[in-house]
Amino acid sequence: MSKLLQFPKGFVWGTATSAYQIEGAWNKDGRGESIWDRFSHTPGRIADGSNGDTACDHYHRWPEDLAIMQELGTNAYRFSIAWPRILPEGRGSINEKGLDFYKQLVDGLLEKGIEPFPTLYHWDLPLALHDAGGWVNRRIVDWFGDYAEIVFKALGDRVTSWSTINEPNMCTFLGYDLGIHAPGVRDRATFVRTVHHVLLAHGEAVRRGRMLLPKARFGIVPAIGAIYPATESQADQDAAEQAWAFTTWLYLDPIFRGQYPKGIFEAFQIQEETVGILKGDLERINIPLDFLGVTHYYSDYVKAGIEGELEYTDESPGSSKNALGWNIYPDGFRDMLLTITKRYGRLPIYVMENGTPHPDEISSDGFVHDPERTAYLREYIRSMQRAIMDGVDVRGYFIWSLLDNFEWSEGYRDKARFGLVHVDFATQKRTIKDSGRFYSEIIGQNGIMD
Ligand code: IFM
Repeated sequence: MSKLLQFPKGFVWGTATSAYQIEGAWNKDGRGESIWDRFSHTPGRIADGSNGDTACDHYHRWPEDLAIMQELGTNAYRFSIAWPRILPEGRGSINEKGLDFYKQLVDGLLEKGIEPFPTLYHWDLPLALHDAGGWVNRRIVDWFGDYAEIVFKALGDRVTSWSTINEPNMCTFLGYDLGIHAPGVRDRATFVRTVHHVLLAHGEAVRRGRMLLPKARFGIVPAIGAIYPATESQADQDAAEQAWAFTTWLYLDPIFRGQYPKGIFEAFQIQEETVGILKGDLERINIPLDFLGVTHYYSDYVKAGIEGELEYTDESPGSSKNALGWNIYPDGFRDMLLTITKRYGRLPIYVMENGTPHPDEISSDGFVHDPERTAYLREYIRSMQRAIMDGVDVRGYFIWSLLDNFEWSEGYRDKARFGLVHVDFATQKRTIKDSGRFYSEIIGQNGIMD
């Protein structure tokens, strides 16, 4: 007989978005340009040639979007603040209209009993700062700290839970090593430098936040997938451990242990001196946090190549893949949460993103039937519940995403629709999908049927 798998009392159930992916209004009310404006306006960078100029027009339609959150029954909302809306040049004069937008949004959320979980940086670096060196220039640590302080002062009376940086591992790796995200740089040494500066900027924002808002809670949000060796061989096990180090320990060891993983720079074949680590940096990065946010989508198998190099296999630990070709393996979610807890201790964790893309359409009956997403969510949420039963301190869960939106280098391709709510990008009409209704049931019973 099936039974309800219950979540802890007070569990946070939310949805997530980010500024560039939904707001639009890219040049309204004094907003400055970001690296994503330049990148998406450059021909050949985005698969469907689109950009975030209008996106979901959330900048104008936020009251409707808040009403949808309320209809879904969510009690939290994760969004990001666009740095170039607040500081069009990245530093210097403040654009009050930008701050007003987020003040209204936060007030609207609170009126509806939905807790705001803002992220300070979800990849939209002000272009002027990029032109001054951006994440490669160590001065960004202060630029980011100053920006954070402005936001803390404006919203700190109504916001308790702050995330500094979304997926520091993705924005550095995809933007500076692979070059498929803004700003499109491909250079290993530059990439590692940006990692160090992103981590320092995170530490600086938390330091300033603690001074200004002693009652607030601070965290960071890396993307973490489970990684397994393709076989039991020692070489494959070593390859899997190296993949964990490259994708995850590189970021979390400095934060939670105050040191980079041993041998990581040699493994990257770069001289440690080029990273620019100064005395005291690791203490700044190692500032205590109140929670760890994680985003989780898929898991991978890794093996040692012929020369011992790390290779991701085509085979997946799960039995299927989603529309973007990502492995679906719900058990990996629990394994990842347990692995993190084992390595860094039992710390409060928020799952800040989880979800799956699918080419959803409006059916002839006017509804959006997305059984694939519902099945994915059912299995992943069950897996998270098992992790909690196994002792992981998960406090909340946010689905990526509230709305179908601009999926970075994929643009608005149908196969990259992640929303619980379908968006017709021509008319901006929103339609709650079946998976959205399914999520409401889970929230309503604070649990999921086994
Ligand atoms: O859309 C992104 C989001 O911006 C960061 N995490 C992964 C999502 C899906 O790719």
